[in-house]
Amino acid sequence: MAFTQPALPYDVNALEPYMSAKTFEFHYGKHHAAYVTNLNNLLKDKALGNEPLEEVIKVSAQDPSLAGVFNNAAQTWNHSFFWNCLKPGGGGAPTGDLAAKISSAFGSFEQFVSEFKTAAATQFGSGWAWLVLEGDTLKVTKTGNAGNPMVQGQTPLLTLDVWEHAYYIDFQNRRPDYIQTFLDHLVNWDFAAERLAAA
Ligand code: MN3
Repeated sequence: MAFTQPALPYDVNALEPYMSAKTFEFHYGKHHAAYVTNLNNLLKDKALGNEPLEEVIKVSAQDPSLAGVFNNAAQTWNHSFFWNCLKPGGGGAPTGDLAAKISSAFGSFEQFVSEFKTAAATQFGSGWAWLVLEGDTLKVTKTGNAGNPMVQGQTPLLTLDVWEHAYYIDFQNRRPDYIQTFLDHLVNWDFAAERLAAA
């Protein structure tokens, strides 16, 4: 069973001017697609290739000889997840249970924003910033390269890709502007709320 790249949940130009069709042409069409292709090549005729993607990530994370599998499996998952963390007309603050849980965990939504921006801005080199559920509480965390909080037993609710390939076309080296644009105009709180409700 080969792994497949899910279709984007919106048109490639749906997030303009905040994230361009050109970015999707490369980020979705080249980078994400390559992780899926590489993963399928690495797992060709391997029993592990018949497992769900989440299981491939957890198994390969424990085995240094499967580092290539882990990198491509986690990057396949992380990007499919990330596209859902964006939406046209997104941004702003969440509502309902998620808003209450954020206030409870961080003190206020503004404090969450501050911690998330710090995590995204200070991830040195390539990686991801996350809002995760750990036990019954929310946390902000960051991972390097292909890292995924599932490996630590946390449930991802939201992520932001901070690899340079995620923002260089639209923002060049200005990662802080990309992070702020994500929070103001792109973040899909509905998706994070669905993830929380399903956890
Ligand atoms: Mn990426």
